[in-house]
Amino acid sequence: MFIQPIDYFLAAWFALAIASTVYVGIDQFKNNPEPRVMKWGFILVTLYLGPIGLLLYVLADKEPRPGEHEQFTRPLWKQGIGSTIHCVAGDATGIIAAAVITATLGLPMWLDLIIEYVAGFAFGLLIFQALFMKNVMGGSYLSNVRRSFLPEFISMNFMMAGMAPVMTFLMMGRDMRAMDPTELVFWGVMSVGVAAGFSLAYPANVWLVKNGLKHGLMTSRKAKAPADHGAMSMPSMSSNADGTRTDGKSHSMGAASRVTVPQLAAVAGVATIALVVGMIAPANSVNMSLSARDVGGLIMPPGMIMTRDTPAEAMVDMAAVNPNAVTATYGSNTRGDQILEPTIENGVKVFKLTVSVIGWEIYPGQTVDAYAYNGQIPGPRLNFTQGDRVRIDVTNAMEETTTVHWHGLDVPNEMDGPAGITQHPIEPGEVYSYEYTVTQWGTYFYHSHDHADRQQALGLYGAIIISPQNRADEVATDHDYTIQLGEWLEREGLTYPAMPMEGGMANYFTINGKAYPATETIDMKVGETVKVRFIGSDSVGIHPMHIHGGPFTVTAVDGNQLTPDQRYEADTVNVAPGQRYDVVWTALQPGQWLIHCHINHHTTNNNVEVDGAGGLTMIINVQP
Ligand SMILES: [Cu+2]
Repeated sequence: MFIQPIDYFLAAWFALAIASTVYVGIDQFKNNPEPRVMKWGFILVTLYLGPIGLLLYVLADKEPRPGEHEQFTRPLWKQGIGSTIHCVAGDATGIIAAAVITATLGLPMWLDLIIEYVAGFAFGLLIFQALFMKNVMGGSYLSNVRRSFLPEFISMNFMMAGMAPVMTFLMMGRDMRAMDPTELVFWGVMSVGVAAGFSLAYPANVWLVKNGLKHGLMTSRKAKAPADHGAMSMPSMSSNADGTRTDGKSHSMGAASRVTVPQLAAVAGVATIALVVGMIAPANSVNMSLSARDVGGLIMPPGMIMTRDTPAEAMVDMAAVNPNAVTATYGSNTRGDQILEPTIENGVKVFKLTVSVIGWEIYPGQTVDAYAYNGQIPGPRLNFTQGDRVRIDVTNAMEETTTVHWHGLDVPNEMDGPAGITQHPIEPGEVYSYEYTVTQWGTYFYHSHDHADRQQALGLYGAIIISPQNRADEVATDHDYTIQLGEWLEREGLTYPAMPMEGGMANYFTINGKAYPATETIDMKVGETVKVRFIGSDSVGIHPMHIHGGPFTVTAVDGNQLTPDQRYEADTVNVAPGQRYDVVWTALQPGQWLIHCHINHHTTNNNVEVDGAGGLTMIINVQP
């Protein structure tokens, strides 16, 4: 719940709102002489508007000194506020109650709005207006409904005309936690919506009160003598032809009204047009067929294009990792790619992988929320030998399905991993066993093949290094180092899967899960050789990986060994997603030699160089 600054702001705001409401409630019932329905109107609106509701109460309604309420509330602008408060208290309560219910039911946004309108209107008219006002207005319940219908219709239409677009745009904006009633931002949106509705309904209410079609503020005093039935005064604000006001004391609004039919029709017409525009216009830019169940709780990356035809699946795919799903957090000194030791069962090497959501520090001070095998990024190293029979038991401890694909390996089709194509995805809590015989050797890797654009980008990949049956087949070197590339999109404390599309571009880049300066250093001596195995375990970009200090020899491509006459010299290889290059580099001179990507932005951390570089940079430290 508390994952963004807005959450803390709203917590403080609602604390103020509750304090304001308590004050208004106590003051209304202890000190303020007005009908019970208005007391409750101000209490509810203060709950929705917080300190603004308190301000309206103090400026327009609270009796300043004993006996002055009648005089104090007389100005038309205060009467208009009283009338709007009364409308908003009823309508907004109906709207908000309906919003909670429709969100819980998972109805599409367009249907939400219609139900909210009907509920708001019904609650406002049938309960707050006709029922609660019966004592004030006299007459039967039905006659009250009839008499209040048109003024309530006008006021409600303006109210919803303001509230509907605010709700639609804010609930279905970047932070769609706003669709979830268990989140503070939902209530924040309701408050902003009520404020917008109030602002739009206020002028109409002033007009309605001025023309005697609605009540404004009233004074209701307790009887002093037991025989007295009490007194109620209710200024009906009507203007004389010369512009001076007279304050009549009438309980019959019909008699006070001097509005013509064309005037009333024009106001009601405009109110209805405003309502229709407010309800329908957002559909031009927001997909109103989505429901809280589809996308509620998602937070979208800044810059993602979300239009009226963006489906829920696209939003789910690109949304931030839910920080509440993180089960453990690891510092920048924790390394991924740790060798996973198998157990042997009937001659089968058994490896166990568990998929979960973790916090992973990519360099000091910068943590991403990630998906991980066995709490590591990259996932643990699987060392096979050509000819092995292996089984990998994959436990899914995430809240979404997953699978594992063995990239480049010759395996039975049902062991290959594509979700929905060769296997049912592994459901949350389930275990799936992949078993096959290893026939190849070289540099391979594994990765998620269920929503791979999201899951692999968030860290679900790891190296498979397969030794040949005949060790002599391998190019021998003094050192062996595997480089797995990763890309990250982290903003405002939230991590999104990096993707080559609007709003998805990466701003952090990692070698074996770490960005320079947290990447490892390879220690060598002059004359020694290192085999660097580049793995394109990322899923966005092609990375031209370059080594300083002289050329290297490319000895294998995608796990396939090049024959001596196929091998070639280079100093840069373009490592595309999915590709592997084994290169052999010889330390010719002492010093600090870089391995880095040559897309220079990829050697920054969010466009910043830290200790001289960043991202896809690491050092080979060569001693004389
Ligand atoms: Cu690059």
